[in-house]
Amino acid sequence: MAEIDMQASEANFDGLVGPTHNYAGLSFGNVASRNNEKSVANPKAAAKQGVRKMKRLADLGFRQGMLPPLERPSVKLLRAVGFSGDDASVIARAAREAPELLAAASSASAMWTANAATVSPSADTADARVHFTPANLAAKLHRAIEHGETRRTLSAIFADEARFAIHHALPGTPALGDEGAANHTRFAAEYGAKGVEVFVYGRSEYGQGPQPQRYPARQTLEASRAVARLHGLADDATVFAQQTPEVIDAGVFHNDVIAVGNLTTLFCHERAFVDQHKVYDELAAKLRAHGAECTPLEVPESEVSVADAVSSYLFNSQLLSRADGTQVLVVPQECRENARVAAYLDALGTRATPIDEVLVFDLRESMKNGGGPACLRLRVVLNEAECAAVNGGVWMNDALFARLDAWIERHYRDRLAPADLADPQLLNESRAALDELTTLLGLGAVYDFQR
Ligand code: SUG
Repeated sequence: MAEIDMQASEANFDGLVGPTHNYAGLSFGNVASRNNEKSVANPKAAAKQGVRKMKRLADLGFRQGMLPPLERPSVKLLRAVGFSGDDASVIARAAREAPELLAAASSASAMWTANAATVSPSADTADARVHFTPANLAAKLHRAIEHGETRRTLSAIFADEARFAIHHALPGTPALGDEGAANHTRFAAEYGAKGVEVFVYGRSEYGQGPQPQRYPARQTLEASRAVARLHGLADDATVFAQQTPEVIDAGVFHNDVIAVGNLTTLFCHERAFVDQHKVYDELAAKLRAHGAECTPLEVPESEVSVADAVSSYLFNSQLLSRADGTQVLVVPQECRENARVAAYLDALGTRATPIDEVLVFDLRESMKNGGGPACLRLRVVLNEAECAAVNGGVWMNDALFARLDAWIERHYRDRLAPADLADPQLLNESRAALDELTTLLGLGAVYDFQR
């Protein structure tokens, strides 16, 4: 049994960009979202950039899945805030009377699946199932409406209740603000071995401690602890670390904008955490108890400033292990366009670091909303039996890529301006696309409009 479990690997489930991808400036505290507010988006290019990333990583031998978009605009949200009539009237009235609510209802933000849920592998949990807690994303209206639908999608893909536990999101209130895997990193000697899970929070609701002054801290310590409890994680296998309030105020709205980890490597900026060395020491001690040595690779402010990290998304990278044990860092092309970050990456090859190769991707459309390579993926460590229990239609391969590419070509607009959200036709287009997608993925009826 234990031997089979050691055969685990990490799968990445990227969010497929939905047909309503646009720039509405909805995320105060996320610098890119604000800077690109009301610019014209290209949903077709966005979806293709995302699908190309999935395909290339699958081609390189990484286990790659995808999660479908949610139904947007959410007529359900618009009805909940008092707009009534048929769907077209609801949208027309919202466009006239509350365009900001229509924008929230129309966001394709579910593409950033690092915020879909927190996931604990079966090797870490008390009941030896893989645990998922969809994030309540309570900090932002456009994201707070994701978790119910996300849970339904996860339940359709990870349907086997003997192997997968899909919890409900925590109550959506400031005390329990939860942003999912963007603030969670798991370390282990091997994917199938017992690991240590690091939960990063921005503030504590009931405890004392520093708080950011300018931008909101989206995740609370209380939420992080609740997720660890739900997942049945042992105290000797969890670390709770606070994000430096000053970096939140500099635009680091999730921990994955300033740190990334994989197996025994932690790659982060020197200003990522409060009491940073205490965090390293606790992680190292807990990992050592499970037979693993942790290697922090810390980037000093003198080489890459926090501002450079926020504009380039250096740390919003994916750190992936190849079968031979070498590690690949997947970065957005903005990293090549920042001279200091580019110099840092070039120097990696000449230094003894755990990063062996850097892969660069064009994810411009998502990046303009503050979503880099790491935001776009949800990591799920699965052993062979669990992997076999996943609904197979969502694994990326040549056939799925070809079908998705043609599907995007058929259904997506190449231009979406803020005023276009008022177009009731967008809802029909979106539903037609998603209806076909569920067939293409073999998912059954996951959307409200299909039920
Ligand atoms: O929640 N942007 C997202 C980006 C999420 C990035 N995810 C991670 N770091 N894991 C957010 O701020 C902007 C939407 C708009 O402004 O139209 C937005 O929601």
